[in-house]
Amino acid sequence: AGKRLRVLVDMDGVLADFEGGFLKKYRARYPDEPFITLDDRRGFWVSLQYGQLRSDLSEKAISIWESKGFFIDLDPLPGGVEAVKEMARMDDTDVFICTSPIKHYKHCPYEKYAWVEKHLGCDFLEQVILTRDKTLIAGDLLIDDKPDIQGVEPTPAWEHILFTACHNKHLSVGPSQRRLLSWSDDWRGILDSKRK
Ligand code: BVP
Repeated sequence: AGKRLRVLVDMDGVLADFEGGFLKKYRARYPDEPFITLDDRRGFWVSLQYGQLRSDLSEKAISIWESKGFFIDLDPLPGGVEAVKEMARMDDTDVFICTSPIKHYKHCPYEKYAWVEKHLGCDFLEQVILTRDKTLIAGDLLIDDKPDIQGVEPTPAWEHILFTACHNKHLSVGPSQRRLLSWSDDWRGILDSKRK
């Protein structure tokens, strides 16, 4: 009998389809502007790649996720909600949703809580951690689609599992970095590998 396993699960790009939701609303709002297909996405920052396409498109992209309704309308990514619910039911396992809100705070933090309530239930609101610095949060695992997770703590407690997304699938990561290809991949095996 060991201690409990603590799993931190990111929201955008892991549980909620940020990229798909962005592209759909961007194309609806700016039908005559160029866009980047999900297949052509490279790099974590959508705004950066749109700015490289044409400099004024960066602020157009930002206007999409700063709009009311953007975060609450995101569709769940396949299998994510089910996986997190199953994790939460496992013995000796604590699951937290660890997500960074945007600094335009009018809608995003509220809608992130509303999304969790809608898709995971109000009991799950207890598990939400909003932070701009995930290195401060202690856990055994952090499942996140952002390749470089940095902050003020140089040696975070967690092992980062890179969740595959359109923007990171071509990245060659170091031999020490483990990936979760999707929620159909062996997330249970990754959790078991950390149990003592
Ligand atoms: O809430 C998301 C959207 C925002 O950053 C947050 C990432 O949170 P985590 O997934 O790390 O928890 N975001 C912002 C920009 C540009 C801002 Br300027 C972006 O291009 N992509 C992006 O996800």
